[in-house]
Amino acid sequence: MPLKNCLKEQGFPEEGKKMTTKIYNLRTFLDKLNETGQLTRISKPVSIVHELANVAATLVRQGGGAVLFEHPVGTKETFSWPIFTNAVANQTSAAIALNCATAEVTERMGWALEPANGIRPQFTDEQPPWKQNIIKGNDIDLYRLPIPTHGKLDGGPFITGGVTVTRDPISGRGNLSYNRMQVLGKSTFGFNVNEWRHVMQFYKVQQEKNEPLQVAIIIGLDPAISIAAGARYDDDELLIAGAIRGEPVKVTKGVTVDLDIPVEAEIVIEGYLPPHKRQKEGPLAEFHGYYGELWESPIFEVTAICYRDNPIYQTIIPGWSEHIYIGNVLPREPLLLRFVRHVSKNVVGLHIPPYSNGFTAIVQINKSNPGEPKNVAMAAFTAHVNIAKVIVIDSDVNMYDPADILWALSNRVDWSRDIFLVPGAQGHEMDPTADMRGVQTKIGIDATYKPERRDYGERIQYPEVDLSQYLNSARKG
Ligand SMILES: Cc1cc2nc3c(=O)[nH]c(=O)nc-3n(C[C@H](O)[C@H](O)[C@H](O)COP(=O)(O)O)c2cc1C
Ligand SMILES: [Mn+2]
Repeated sequence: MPLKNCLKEQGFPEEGKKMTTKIYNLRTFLDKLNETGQLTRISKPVSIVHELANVAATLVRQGGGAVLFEHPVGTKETFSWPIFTNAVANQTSAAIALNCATAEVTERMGWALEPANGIRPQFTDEQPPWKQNIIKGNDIDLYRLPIPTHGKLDGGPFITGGVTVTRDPISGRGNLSYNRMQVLGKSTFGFNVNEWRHVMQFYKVQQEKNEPLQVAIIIGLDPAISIAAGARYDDDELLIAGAIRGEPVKVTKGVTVDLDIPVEAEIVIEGYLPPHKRQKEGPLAEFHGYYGELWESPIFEVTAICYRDNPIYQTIIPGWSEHIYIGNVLPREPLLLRFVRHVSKNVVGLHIPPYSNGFTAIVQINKSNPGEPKNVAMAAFTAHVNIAKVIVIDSDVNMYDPADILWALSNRVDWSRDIFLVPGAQGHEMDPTADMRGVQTKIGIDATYKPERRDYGERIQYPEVDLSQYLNSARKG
């Protein structure tokens, strides 16, 4: 499936107007998933300790995705809120979230991430649904929230699908990010934030003044906001969400914090990171597919829990497909595409498959020269430090289908001639194949057809048909 030309030229985001359901919050997204047959509902009671994550992960493994657990089970005290997960866990749901075709996701993200296309959030005084219920002071009890314990070796319940809203204390601009949060007490979370994140930068400015950093966690979101929060961006990531929807995200003030918080959220948890305080949190299933270590992280003291009537809690299964889609696939594909297109106009597609945890890129090309695939692979390495394996395929191979990729590797690669190694290159320090500083060997694989070696002609293709036109529907009785 070749990518089309830049969607901007095709009139994005006007495309959105054709939709029957316009997505602007979690509920309209659920409607849209339902409408397109992409939502699984589970009414059976499911434990929030491991079982829920196991069911959600199995659904993804078997080609499914978005799932609403209608009766999650915690303890007697836990709020009985439904739990939604796998919002953006496969190419189909990513396309629905972004309002484009599956083959257009990379171009669409590229368009939305372009600073010139950003749309600034709009402040409103209107009452957000999430102010319908407010818990403050001694009534705060985080153990009542239906926060799942996901992985077998996770240190306990973690908020993984909440988006952190902060403000740059110097410029005053807003910021979105993901920070896993482990429940450490009735009103305290461990708050994970790596050294090089914007939130860490803001926290350090506040620490210098011996002042706290205010934060709000928003849960139950329009996927445009969830996707935006995973991107590295120099301005407020809400501009990206605005670009995706073609209109400003509405924001309003917090109950106990001076932050601009989206009006459309199911749940908002407000509080602050006190300066100079750290506590151990972890481990948690990490993006690279293993469990991480314990971290000495800042703590998050909660000052208010706010939620709309009958809210829907949302989670992201850590170390699984949605985590990778939001953190590694969607924000990086446009960057890689720009680099590979710079060296070859014959590139027709690019994908960072979620099952390779963001370390592998697949580039699709209609090559005009036998050396071109290797140049393209080199360009993909240089685009992002995490990319350590690049597979270049022809356009008759489906880049979204792992079996088809393996077919190309098995049938189109001579392993002494068609690969090249780059030893001692810089990768991500958490790449399981790299040393502690991220030094590793990168590999480029030309898995394109070489007609000059042997002529096989055309590959067997049985075009896909719409099976619903052929299958007998189940008869009653
Ligand atoms: C599901 C998910 C969980 C994440 N968890 C963390 C985390 O716990 N700590 C962290 O520093 N980064 C985490 N990240 C990565 C950052 O949140 C992400 O890179 C974000 O863009 C950083 O925003 P910033 O550049 O505004 O700081 C996570 C990303 C995703 C998608
Ligand atoms: Mn940021």
